[in-house]
Amino acid sequence: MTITITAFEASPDRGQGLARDTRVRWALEEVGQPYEVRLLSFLAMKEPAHLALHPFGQIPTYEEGDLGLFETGAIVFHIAERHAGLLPSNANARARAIAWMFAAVNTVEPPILELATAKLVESDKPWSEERLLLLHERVRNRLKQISVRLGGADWLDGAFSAGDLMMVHVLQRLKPSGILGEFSNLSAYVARGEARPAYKRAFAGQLAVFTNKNAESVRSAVHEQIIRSNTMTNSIRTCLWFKDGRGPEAAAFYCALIPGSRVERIFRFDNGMGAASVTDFTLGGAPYQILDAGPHFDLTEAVSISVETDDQAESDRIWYALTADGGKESACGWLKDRYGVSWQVYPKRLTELTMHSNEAVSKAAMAEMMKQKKIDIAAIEAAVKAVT
Ligand code: GTB
Repeated sequence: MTITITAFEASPDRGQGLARDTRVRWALEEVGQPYEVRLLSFLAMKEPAHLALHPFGQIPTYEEGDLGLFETGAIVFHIAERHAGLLPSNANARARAIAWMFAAVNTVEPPILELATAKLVESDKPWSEERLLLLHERVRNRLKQISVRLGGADWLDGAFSAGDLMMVHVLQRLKPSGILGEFSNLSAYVARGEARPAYKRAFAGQLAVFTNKNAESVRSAVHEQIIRSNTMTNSIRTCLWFKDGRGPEAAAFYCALIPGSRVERIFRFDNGMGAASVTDFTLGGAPYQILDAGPHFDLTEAVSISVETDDQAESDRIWYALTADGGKESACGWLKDRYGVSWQVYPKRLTELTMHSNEAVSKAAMAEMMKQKKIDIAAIEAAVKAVT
């Protein structure tokens, strides 16, 4: 019977093997079972078809004939029960290997996950440093305990088992933190797991998805969002990509600043690297969207929000608000706000003068504007007066 698992179409870890389908792939490779992989976008994971298989709308899942499973602990356990190679045949040794599987997901993974999440979504908070110290310590304590138990052995309890497979994959997520490196026997333990041919095949499988498809599928996720919101609102939206988790905050800030604006909908989801969101909003009557979903793209001056105001006072109000708190003045009425979004802010008189039918007026207005950062319409009027 064909085994089908699900995995991210565009894994946020960019093919580092940290997403949890890797441990299922690894188990299947260890027991020599062929399998197919169905790739899912973040949105497809929340559709009814996938929710019927996975109540939390996550990956991975496992399908085999009539059986549909979710939760990597349960999936790897199922694979290990059905096929030889991942659990010892001696009843007590088998029970102990299963205990290590539970320990990996129940006792070791939660503090590691909390640390990863805190780094990702809380690092801008004033209390972040203090909290990170606490979370590091909590993880360090767990590692100390595993390190003591492992000692100089190759694996946690005799031969390599599903318990080791789960534990190695859980510990791998700590590599960038440097904490794993504090325990030489645990680093060697993880390296031993990674050196197994079955792990290498599993890793290569998930990496191939990233290498072949990543850019394409991230783009299609953005398109999917736009198409869906068009269907719902029958409008076209400009979609800005955010990567720092501040999309909903930015939309609220913009809407409070520009008259005729409102936040219409915030959809929050976990894309595996932490909080992701889609915020639909109307800005001064124009439909916008912020898709805040990870590090794939940077904001650029090539896209800017152009605000033509009634007068200098309104331009100034918006300019000062947008350049405050980390925003940056640029040139000719351009600025970059605290979130990295570029704006053009100028009184409508600037348009009248720079696009004037009298070439002397438009040239003088343009030349004066080029000298300015925030638009000073009085100075531009003066420059125009000098040539007419
Ligand atoms: N307890 C469940 C299990 O073990 O099966 C947890 C499943 C889970 O968290 N799945 C994640 C998911 O589907 C993918 S693996 N998230 C989307 C959602 O919840 O909407 C988690 C993951 C993703 C990416 C990295 N990374 O980039 O480092 C690490 C881990």
